[in-house]
Amino acid sequence: LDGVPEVVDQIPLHDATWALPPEGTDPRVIAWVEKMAHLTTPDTVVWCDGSRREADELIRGMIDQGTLIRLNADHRPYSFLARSNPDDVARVESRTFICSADEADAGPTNNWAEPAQMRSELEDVFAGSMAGRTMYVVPFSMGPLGSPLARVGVQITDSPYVVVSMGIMTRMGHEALAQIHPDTEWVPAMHSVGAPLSPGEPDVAWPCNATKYISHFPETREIWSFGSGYGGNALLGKKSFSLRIASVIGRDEGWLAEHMLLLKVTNPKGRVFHVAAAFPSACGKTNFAMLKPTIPGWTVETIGDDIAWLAPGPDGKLRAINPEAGFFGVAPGTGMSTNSTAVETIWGNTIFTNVALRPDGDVWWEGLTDTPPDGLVDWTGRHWTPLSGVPAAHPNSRFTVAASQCPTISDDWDDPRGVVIDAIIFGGRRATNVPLVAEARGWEHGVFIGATISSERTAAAEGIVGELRRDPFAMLPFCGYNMADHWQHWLDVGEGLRKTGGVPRIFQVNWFRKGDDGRWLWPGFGENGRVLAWILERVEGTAAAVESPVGWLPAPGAIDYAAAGVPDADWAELFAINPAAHLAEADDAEKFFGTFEGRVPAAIIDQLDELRARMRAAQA
Ligand code: GTP
Ligand code: SPV
Ligand code: MN
Repeated sequence: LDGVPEVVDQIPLHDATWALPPEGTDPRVIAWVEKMAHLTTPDTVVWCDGSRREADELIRGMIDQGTLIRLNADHRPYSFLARSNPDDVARVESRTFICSADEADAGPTNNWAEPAQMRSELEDVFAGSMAGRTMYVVPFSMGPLGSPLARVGVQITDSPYVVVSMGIMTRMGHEALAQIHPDTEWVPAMHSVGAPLSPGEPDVAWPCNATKYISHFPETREIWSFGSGYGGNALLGKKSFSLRIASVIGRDEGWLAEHMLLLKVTNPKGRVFHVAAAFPSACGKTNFAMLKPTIPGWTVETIGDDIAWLAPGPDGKLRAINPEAGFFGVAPGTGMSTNSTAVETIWGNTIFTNVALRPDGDVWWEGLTDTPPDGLVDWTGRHWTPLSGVPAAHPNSRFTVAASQCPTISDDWDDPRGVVIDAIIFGGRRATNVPLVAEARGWEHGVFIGATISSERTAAAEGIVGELRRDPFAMLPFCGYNMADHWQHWLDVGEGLRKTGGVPRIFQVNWFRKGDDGRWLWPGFGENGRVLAWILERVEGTAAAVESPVGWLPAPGAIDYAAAGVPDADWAELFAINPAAHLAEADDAEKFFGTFEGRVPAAIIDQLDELRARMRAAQA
């Protein structure tokens, strides 16, 4: 796979008009596609143009194949249900690899694989892997076409589900391909479901392979994904490119690729703010990005729900874009009382994966309505009743929909210059210890908070749901290089912004604290707007705060929690600090830092020492 690509003259092409690369295509792209076709031996090669007609043809083909079920257009126009293979429902972190030349550059939080060894394994599994299938060439731009902050890639895939999903999630097609000139850096992203067909062999609805590889080569900026058709494993513009590869490009070039939502807030006086927030997978980014605040006078608009690229701008401020063009959102828990904006976004033109099917041809999932409708078919295709004892929709079932369909999409969501960031928020899913909200004491303390996020596991990846794990910057599965170097990079970016007067304030939030009886102490969702308002009043300099060992907390009276229906006792518990528990967490953080073999920045170790000193003083 290294070296000069040999030109292949014998690709069997069924439809030459589709198979020819568009005029003006960069010869490096053509050479790579030919090489990959030679390796994987597809029946046909198709260069995708990103048109509606093309998507419609693919969708019709998938309906014939049983991959997609057309939903009742009276309820959900031009929308479809996909049921995946039951073993292909989430990201596979154990099979996700960072293949840096030096193992230490991947760091202890990534699975490292030796690049030459990985290349030879990949060559084996990809050899002939597209036999009997069509190879699609999918050019895409992450970020507005032509934006100085945007980057281009080309994904090859043998999955029409992936092509159509990439068409929703990215700026995909001819215009993206036209961005690639002889000197453009572009990311080749190779994908196969790994299910070749022998002549005459019937296909299945969701082809995949029990053996999976989600491999990244940070130095050569390449992605190789094999065996899965599921979102984060297969839509390679998303986590593989926009986080794992982009984080490395950002490290090298002085910017940040983060697992963050982006939103715009207008306060009652009409002042506009922009906020970036990092929460781990399935911990509330989509919901927060689409927030309808219950607090009067405040408006929230949506810019992005999963990924942000942040770069110091020509004005010395931190500017951010959402590199994506769609939402791949968690379905369960999405309902009119929690996230009505999402419900309104997915009125039509939406692909649902692994949700339940109603007898009237519409979809359903836990939390869409309080009670399930009769006659549901669950995500595995079986008849379901509340007595079935399992959820009707898979806990990681998702909707895929264009961002432009979101009724609260902000007018500056695709501004090629990005938006100026006023505040950065880190959050996690913590039943104990972490307060509802705290303001960091400064940039270094904020970076420390990001570095020490821990969160209870969710269904977004394989593993035991509920288990507490460290998830620094909500980037544990997504940082393409040594996590400790990522913290240093954040310190460096902050240092640069300090010089130009563009350092945003940093906050920590936790919507998920529970009482001893196991119920949520905070109602969350729309009420989170009260917390957001306090955060932006801090930025503006108008909200009062009191010092605490974990940072600045809202002063009494600064947040009207009674209006959110929260009793005084619960409010107190949301901010209760147990120094012994924090000291135990500090010991755990020290252990975690110890796994980085001396690469943790001194400023971060200092923050840990200072936290301990403050907790000991609080204990005394
Ligand atoms: P990824 O797409 O996996 O990165 O997830 P995400 O961070 O966008 O999470 P999302 O907003 O989809 O929320 C995941 C789950 O958390 C859903 O079931 C939500 O209903 C639930 N959730 C979101 N916000 C809140 C909140 O404020 N309180 C509570 N209790 N649950 C919430
Ligand atoms: C996440 O797991 O953080 C997601 C879904 O946003 S996936 O695209 O699978 O990564
Ligand atoms: Mn995510």
